[in-house]
Amino acid sequence: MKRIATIQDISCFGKCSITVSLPVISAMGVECAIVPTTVLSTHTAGFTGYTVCDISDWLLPIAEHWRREGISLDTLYTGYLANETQIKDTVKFIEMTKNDDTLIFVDPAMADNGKLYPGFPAEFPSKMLELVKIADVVCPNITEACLLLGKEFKNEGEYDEGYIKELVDGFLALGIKKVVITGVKYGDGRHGALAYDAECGEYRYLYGNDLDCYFHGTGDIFSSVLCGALTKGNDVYSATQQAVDFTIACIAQTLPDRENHPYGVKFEECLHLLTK
Ligand code: PXL
Repeated sequence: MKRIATIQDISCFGKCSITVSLPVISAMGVECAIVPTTVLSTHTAGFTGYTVCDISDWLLPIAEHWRREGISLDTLYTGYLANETQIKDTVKFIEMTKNDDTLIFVDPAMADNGKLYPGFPAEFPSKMLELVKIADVVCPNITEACLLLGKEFKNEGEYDEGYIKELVDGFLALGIKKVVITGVKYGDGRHGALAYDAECGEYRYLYGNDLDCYFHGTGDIFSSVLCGALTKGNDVYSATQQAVDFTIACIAQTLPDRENHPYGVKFEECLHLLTK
């Protein structure tokens, strides 16, 4: 059985980060160890007055203990991190717990729709870049890619294929071998991602139907499936298609009930799609 350790926050309510990654990765038949960095009463999108408890003092003691126990990880998967110190400690955590074969999977979850998530200072992407640089795989959305690479953000309808390829190339120039840019739409009824694997040297779009709506936490669902599928040995193109298909299935499941479910998607009712 393959084993992933995921380093990100616990948002107690709201269905994102660890409360999504753990069930999704488990449903895929991959063991998922968790390393919580912050506990928040809710996620930060659409809620106000949430409580935040930084528990990242535990990070390095956990890494030391795991190292003493000889715990080996096929994949280290990072997601939302709340501040610069957490990023630095996550880099150290990875250095302390990885072995020669461990896949370093970084989802630089920090922004969407042209904007950083609430609470992040403008210089946060430059801090996240230090973690991105040690990744084998990155899966930013277009906003995150622009902020990390210092490129101009363009909305749907304003960009073309050349622009999205340039974003991929920016990460390749940093030495990252597998790059997936998420949330790509060209207004033709499809919604998906552009994937590139340096070993294969091919840019490939993987698409599903564009349901033309926004739900929070779908980025974490996407990256969890992508990470699980890569850890199971799928190539990046097949893993990206699985992530696109599952994310769209979760959105389709939620749309008819979106008034009651505005804060996240009903992924629970779709998990059976992953257990096949
Ligand atoms: O889905 C990314 C995410 C994770 N964790 C927290 C968040 C967000 C996005 O806003 O607020 C706490």
